[in-house]
Amino acid sequence: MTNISLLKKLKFSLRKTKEKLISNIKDIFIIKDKKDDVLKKLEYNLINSDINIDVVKNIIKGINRYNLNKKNIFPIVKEQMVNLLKPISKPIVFSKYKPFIILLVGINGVGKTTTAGKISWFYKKQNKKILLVAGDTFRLAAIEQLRIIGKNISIPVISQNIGSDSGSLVFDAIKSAQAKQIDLVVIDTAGRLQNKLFLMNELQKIIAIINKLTNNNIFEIILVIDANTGRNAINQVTNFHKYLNINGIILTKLDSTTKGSMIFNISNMFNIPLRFISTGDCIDDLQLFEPNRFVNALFD
Ligand SMILES: Nc1nc2c(ncn2[C@@H]2O[C@H](COP(=O)(O)OP(=O)(O)OP(=O)(O)O)[C@@H](O)[C@H]2O)c(=O)[nH]1
Ligand SMILES: [Mg+2]
Repeated sequence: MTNISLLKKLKFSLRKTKEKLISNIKDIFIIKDKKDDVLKKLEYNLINSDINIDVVKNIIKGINRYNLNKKNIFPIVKEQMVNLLKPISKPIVFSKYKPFIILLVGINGVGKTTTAGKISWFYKKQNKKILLVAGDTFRLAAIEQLRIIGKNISIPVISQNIGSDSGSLVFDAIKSAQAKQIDLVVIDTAGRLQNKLFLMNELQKIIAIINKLTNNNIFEIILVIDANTGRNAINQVTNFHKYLNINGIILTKLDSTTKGSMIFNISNMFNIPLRFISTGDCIDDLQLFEPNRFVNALFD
């Protein structure tokens, strides 16, 4: 997809978030008041748009350095926002070790299984040889769901019977991938609450198995978060990170929320890369997170 069509898609996806943000701050851009009043208004309205106070204070501090006028205020606000998001804009770098592994974790219903399909499709278009693993062995429907996704995009899916041990499934899958010179193994897992220790232990066991089979080579543990989550997202990141040491985040369902601005809060609180954002329910609706594109989509 071209950059223009990615921007177009993202704009459409972010329309609800944008409506809220713009309706809150649009008066700001018609400067009549004194600078201090403009900044106060902007601060108040950004906080009303689901952006945390300390993030907003950062934005205001950045803007305060400039002499504001009707022409420059808009680009300056955008620039501050892009700067805030830059630290978490780091795409996944595959290690030389084959297969590279992506493990998807997160609470129930956030979009792990569909995202497993979208990621696989994303890399298949880059000619990578991929294997999907149905690590959610709790529900038959979950296994079936991934099988169907795999079939639609012609990517093999490794699964076992319902109720079987996800650790041994992952072991078999990686062994098989190593034998077949697979480039990328994408592992789906069952949804779980971040405060249920025994469920976190199960993921830790899977991670230990991966480490052992790959000689502790770097791989990717991604927390999938639903953009509708709001404040609880911070809680999810904190806890999953505590137990699993996640190295990436994917934000889903940006198309169905007014709360897309929460991205600024995540960026501000954690130095964890936002690997991808999901912009809809089709297999193609996954894009690399690009701060400029994101902020442009919010404002243009
Ligand atoms: N609109 C929209 N829907 C999405 C997006 N991502 C996922 N969904 C939908 O969200 C629902 C849940 O997605 P799943 O991928 O099954 O979620 P999950 O995390 O695997 O769920 P569990 O396995 O039950 O924990 C499905 O109906 C998806 O189609 C997105 O970016 N936009
Ligand atoms: Mg699932």
